[in-house]
Amino acid sequence: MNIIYTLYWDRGGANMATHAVLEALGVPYKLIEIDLTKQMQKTPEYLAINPNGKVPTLKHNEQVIYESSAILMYILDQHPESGLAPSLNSPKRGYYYQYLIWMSNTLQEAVDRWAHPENYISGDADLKQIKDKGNQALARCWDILNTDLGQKGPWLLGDELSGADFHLFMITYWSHGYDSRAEDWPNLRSHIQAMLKLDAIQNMLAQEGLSFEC
Ligand SMILES: N[C@@H](CCC(=O)N[C@@H](CS)C(=O)NCC(=O)O)C(=O)O
Repeated sequence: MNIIYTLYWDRGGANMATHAVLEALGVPYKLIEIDLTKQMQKTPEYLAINPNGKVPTLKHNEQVIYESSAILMYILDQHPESGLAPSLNSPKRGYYYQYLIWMSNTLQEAVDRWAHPENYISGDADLKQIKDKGNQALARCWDILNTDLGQKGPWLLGDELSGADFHLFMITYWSHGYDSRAEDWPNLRSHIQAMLKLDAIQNMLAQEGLSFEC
């Protein structure tokens, strides 16, 4: 089979959603590991394709794309038959954009403040304050998602599974080790449990050497 996509990844990194979507699509793809513990993201070769020095990065034909939610939307637009992205004229398309962009710049930003307060201030003195504020912001995000899933569920777009659910699963997985764990909100817990039933999620977890029970 001809490889269509190449995904640069690290175990449990922001590549998880894309990786699971590639599994769901069943398209030929190749994984190239960028081991963050070995600082492989900072090599000149990798920086040449992703100047941010972060994973994931996707190669498709001659095109190179970074930023996890953009990669996910891009791939799903190549495969409209999958039904994992609402069509352009569907009213759900707006919510699909809303959740993916909001998860990238609000939910992931709260995660970053909690998990990496050192990115926001020099020295150790005020790290705890940044972490606490990140934690509060994260809890507010979980409240919003828990309410939305309660009103619409079982998926973010109601009865339609979409790429946005894969992205959400990735962040809920990360939060397992946080003070604000998604799984402690009942509708988010149901969402995680439903995602864990998908072969694509199980395949991705196995290939990345991860496990998650909830
Ligand atoms: N907003 C980016 C965030 C990517 C990101 O933060 N990736 C982390 C792993 S989860 C990374 O590569 N960190 C390495 C570093 O910062 O040196 C995305 O969603 O693609």
